[in-house]
Amino acid sequence: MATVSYERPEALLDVPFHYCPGCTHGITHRLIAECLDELQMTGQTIAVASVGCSVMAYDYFACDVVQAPHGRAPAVATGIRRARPDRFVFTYQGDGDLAAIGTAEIIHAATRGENITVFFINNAIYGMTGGQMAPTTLEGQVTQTTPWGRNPAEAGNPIKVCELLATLDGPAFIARVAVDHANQIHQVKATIKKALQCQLEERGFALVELLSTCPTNWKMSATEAMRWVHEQMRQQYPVGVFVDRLREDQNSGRGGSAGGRHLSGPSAPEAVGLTALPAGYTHKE
Ligand SMILES: Cc1ncc(C[n+]2csc(CCOP(=O)(O)OP(=O)(O)O)c2C)c(N)n1
Ligand code: SF4
Ligand SMILES: [Mg+2]
Repeated sequence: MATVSYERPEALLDVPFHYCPGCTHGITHRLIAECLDELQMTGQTIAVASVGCSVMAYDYFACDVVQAPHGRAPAVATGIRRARPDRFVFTYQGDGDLAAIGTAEIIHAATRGENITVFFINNAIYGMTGGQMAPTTLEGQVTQTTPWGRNPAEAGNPIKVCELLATLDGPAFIARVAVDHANQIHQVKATIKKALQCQLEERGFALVELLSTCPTNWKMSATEAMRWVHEQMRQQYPVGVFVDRLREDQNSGRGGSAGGRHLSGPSAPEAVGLTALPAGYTHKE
């Protein structure tokens, strides 16, 4: 008798993704869906899609999905979560969406310790609109609007969202991972799961930044794009856990029912610190 070892998670609909070959949006969708299933959250979850290539996330997740205007996903998610405290809410936002037009929304949702989960897809570019510079575009990176490479003197410095939000008191969990190799998948999934568990336990705001690919606008092959995330993006955006109030509370013996905004965790940047996630690896073709 055949054994099923790999199948579509229930939280994903049975339709093909429209994403380009080598784009990590599809991998990330699948990992989120697997976590929703494993945590038995699928039937009670409402997602908030943003603009960008993932705008059609509503076609892929088997839960209710609201599409928010550019940058407003955290505000929309706040409204849904407060109106329906019996539901789980996550946003799925690109770097153009979250770190440009949505800067105010993400900072205020984080500082309120809003009980939502945010998946922040940092591919260092505006993918959907043809490859313009994003706030997270790397120094020196060539885009449609920085044809000679991003020059901080003219275009400002890249915004490090995790580091920025980690200075606030509100967030309960903030981490950055890289979707740049098959052997990172378990770590990426574990981090996504922890961010969802945070909401399950009513602990408050959680954000996972995922260093992601856009081979089409980077004008690279899928393999080159993965290598570029590994060799270039990780240099400017180190992976790690920036805030983990769940672990702090476990260590201090505190219980877990309060929202992040109610916890009296450390707020100084040096106190939240950067803990490297385990396991480096050798990048192989
Ligand atoms: C108010 C508003 N301004 C501009 C746009 C055009 N727009 C659509 S997607 C996008 C950029 C999306 O980039 P990102 O969020 O990084 O997502 P990606 O496609 O890279 O995944 C922009 C500027 C819009 N839809 N609404
Ligand atoms: S344009 Fe970039 S981000 Fe959009 S689907 Fe294609 S590879 Fe992915
Ligand atoms: Mg982008």
